[in-house]
Amino acid sequence: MEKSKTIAGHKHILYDHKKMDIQELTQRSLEFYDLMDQRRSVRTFSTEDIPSQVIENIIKTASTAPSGAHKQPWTFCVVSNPDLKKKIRESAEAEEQKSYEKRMSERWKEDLKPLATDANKPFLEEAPYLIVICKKAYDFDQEGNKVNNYYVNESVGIAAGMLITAIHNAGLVTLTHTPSPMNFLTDLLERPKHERAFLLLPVGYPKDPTYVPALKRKSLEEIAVFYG
Ligand code: IYR
Repeated sequence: MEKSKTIAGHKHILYDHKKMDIQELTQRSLEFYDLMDQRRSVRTFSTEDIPSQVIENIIKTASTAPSGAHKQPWTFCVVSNPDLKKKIRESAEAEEQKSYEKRMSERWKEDLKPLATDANKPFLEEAPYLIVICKKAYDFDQEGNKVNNYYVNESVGIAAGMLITAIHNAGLVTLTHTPSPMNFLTDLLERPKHERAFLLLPVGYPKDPTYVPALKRKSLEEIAVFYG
């Protein structure tokens, strides 16, 4: 078998796939489900530091996500500087204050009651790391020419999901925080104007003890339809 070949003028390499037997396939799928079913969004963080190597590994994992035309339209901004975290917290809380007071409907606030959220966001200072995922509406090549990106929301959304999975797999916790609007993040992080903040994830250990809402996930029957 050739290790590589040219298809339509571009190099393709042999895909390295190790087929497992049915038992191993089934067991691995179940074990991974059990692991991921333990994941919860956590809002109270320990200030204990975590190795920067772990942060680098989880970001590299997220960046293995598929993306439209393989454009990888994302930037992961990693914030551990206490002054910058403080500024992010102050701006996020100012926006959240306005949201809770004016922007969010009564029904929305009613829907959020089981989560016990409010405009205070101490986790933005307490968590040792904040990862702000930015999406790139477009990009520039080496020569500075504008390059198109495709399916940017889908691509960055998948990468975000993989980041959350990697964080949980590493034994850490996170929260998908979306203070809205998020323009203040693009400004504080001095991102270029073709980048927009997509999600803010505090990453660390949970505070001891941490309580999470007693939520139930939908059953398979409620979320899937099988056309056998
Ligand atoms: N962004 C606000 C409100 C909020 C909205 C939803 I939808 C949530 O699932 C949780 C919170 C906040 O972070 O408090």
